[in-house]
Amino acid sequence: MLKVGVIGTGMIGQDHIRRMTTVLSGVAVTAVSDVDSAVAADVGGRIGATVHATGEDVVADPQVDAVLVCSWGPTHEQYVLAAIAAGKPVFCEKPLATTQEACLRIVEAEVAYGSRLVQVGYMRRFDFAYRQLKLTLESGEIGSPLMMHCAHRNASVPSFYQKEMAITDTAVHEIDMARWMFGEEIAAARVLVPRRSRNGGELQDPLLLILEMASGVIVDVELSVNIRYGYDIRGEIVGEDGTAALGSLSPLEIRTAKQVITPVPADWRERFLQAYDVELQEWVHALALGGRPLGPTAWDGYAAAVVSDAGVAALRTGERVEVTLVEQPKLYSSAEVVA
Ligand code: NAD
Ligand code: ISE
Repeated sequence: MLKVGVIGTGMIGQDHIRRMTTVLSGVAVTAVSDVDSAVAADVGGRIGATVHATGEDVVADPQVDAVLVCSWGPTHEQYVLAAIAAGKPVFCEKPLATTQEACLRIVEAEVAYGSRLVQVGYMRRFDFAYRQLKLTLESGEIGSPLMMHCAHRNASVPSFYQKEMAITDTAVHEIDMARWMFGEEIAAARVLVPRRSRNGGELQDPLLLILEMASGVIVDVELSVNIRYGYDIRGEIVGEDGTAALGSLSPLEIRTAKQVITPVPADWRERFLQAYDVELQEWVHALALGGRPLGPTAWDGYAAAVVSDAGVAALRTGERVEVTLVEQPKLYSSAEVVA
């Protein structure tokens, strides 16, 4: 039984605790912490976990074999570095850290440790539809890829959400997905700014992010974070001999009053419910079998952060911004990275 300590018991922290305590096998949540001590006490009390004052206490707890970081992005680095220093596997929700420099410090700490400890929460790699899309692409059925059209639509976002977060917090999922889908790095980013939606108030919403893959494939991403009607994630690859796209929004179709209705998920918890289950179950299995995670790496977290920074620079300047990565350490070129 893998004993997991959770740092950050907000929305996704609670959702991951629910799945680890009621859905997944081979895992138990033994400790929690949150800067909001009342939330931590409530969540920890409900599952009988030790409630610690700090995330560092969670990492140091002998009843914790592995750590799940679900706190706000700017706090990720300190907890991931603490876990690496303790030699404990750490699953960190996206983004790995909020600056490329912080991500690089994590990469360097893991390389110095000498084997993989870090997995980043890019759950689309575990989503059934995205996995089918990638298998179809790799089968050659639609020929060589030329373009991918994506849409990332949130019903609404919290009041603290800034326009840059459309890149750093939202599009970062497509940034990781594109690197994984096409098996190559992103070379440059551009951002187009359409007319502003009245639903977003002062926020510049929507945005159109354009990613140039190293091979010349172009990925366009519509980012609409106040679309109101629900949570809608789209992706269609255009190949030389055909196209392939993520399928219907819902497994349910309602026919009534002369209409066919396909329900739209309310948010990311509903749309990616099974992807999160698979993501964490595979993490638990990988640690049980080999002691190392096999999913998105600290390098993937770093690469996504560099592209995200390029996207923010493109948004601010209106220019095309090239992406430059440091040399990839050997630790991450291993065939062991499967997801
Ligand atoms: P949230 O605000 O609901 O929860 C974050 C929690 O972290 C809060 O309870 C807050 O008190 C706590 N916290 C803040 N600073 C802390 C610190 N220093 N130590 C301990 N706890 C601290 O936010 P959320 O929506 O749950 O997002 C949390 C993280 O998960 C973010 O990095 C976000 O980007 C990521 N996320 C990922 C997905 C996904 O689809 N993979 C979806 C949502 C959120
Ligand atoms: C949130 O943090 C997520 O990761 C969701 O998947 C994404 O859709 C949303 O825009 C982010 O704010």
